[in-house]
Amino acid sequence: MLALLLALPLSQAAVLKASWSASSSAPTADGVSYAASNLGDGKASSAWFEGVDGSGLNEWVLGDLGGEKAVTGFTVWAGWWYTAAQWTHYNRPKVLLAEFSDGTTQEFTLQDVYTPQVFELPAARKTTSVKFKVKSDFNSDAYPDTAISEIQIRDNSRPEFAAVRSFAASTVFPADVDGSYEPKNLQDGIVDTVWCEGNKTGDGVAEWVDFNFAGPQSISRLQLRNGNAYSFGIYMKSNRGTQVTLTFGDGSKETLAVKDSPAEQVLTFAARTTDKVRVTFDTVKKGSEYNDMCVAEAYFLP
Ligand SMILES: [Ca+2]
Ligand SMILES: [Ca+2]
Repeated sequence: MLALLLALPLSQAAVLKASWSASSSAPTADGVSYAASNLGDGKASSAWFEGVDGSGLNEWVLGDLGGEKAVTGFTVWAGWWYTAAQWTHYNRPKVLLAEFSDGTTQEFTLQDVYTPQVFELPAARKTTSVKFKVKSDFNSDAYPDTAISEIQIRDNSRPEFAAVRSFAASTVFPADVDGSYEPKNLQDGIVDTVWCEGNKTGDGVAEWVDFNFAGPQSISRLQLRNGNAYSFGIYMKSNRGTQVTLTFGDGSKETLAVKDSPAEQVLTFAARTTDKVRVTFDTVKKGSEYNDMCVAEAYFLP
């Protein structure tokens, strides 16, 4: 059956927690893990590598959902997303055979692209796990090993956060070898993909992001991962916001302190029902290397 490749409205699907195992994994080398757990660690730059000789065809990974779920689709970061340049040096899966816990299967054909690939099942599928077997590859220009950096499996429940129809930002840092810095990176569930402001002369102060919701939403919390949250070392290199002002659809405002930490933080404010929020950064903490402010993840919650 031909799979559909399309963008799924966030309002209709929540990413499930999965615990990952694999038929084989490459051993840790120079302190870098290639274990199956990298498929669900929320980091694009950490990957599972198969651990057999050759290209690893028919090797598989399995996401255990911890109980029966109604799976509606999944998103795959194919290959090793360490950097876009590195990405071409390892095989990327071309055909993945998904197997559900009742033994039925469905084949999915990927594109050879350095973007997350979103697949939707024709109908919700009750299953306790999804196994993805590598049936064919896009060949690397260097090493024969096959990698997958992340897989998100979704069900048909609504996520807790207010669904965003579109983002807008004061400025966006231009895409480079590490990928894009678009504000949509704020809600991809990946802590090392970020929105970074692109003001060449500024440090992030007065830069803003608009969250345009899919209709009026009741919100009272902002859940954040500040900076590039891949690691503390990476986090320290770029500017981080330390205070924000929220401007709601009715023009009212809230000013909130933001912790200088890559850990998840939840900022609370008086509940509002609104169809949009502008988050303006009032103050920043300077990074050690780059004078650009970045944010990894941001969601408005009830
Ligand atoms: Ca990963
Ligand atoms: Ca992100």
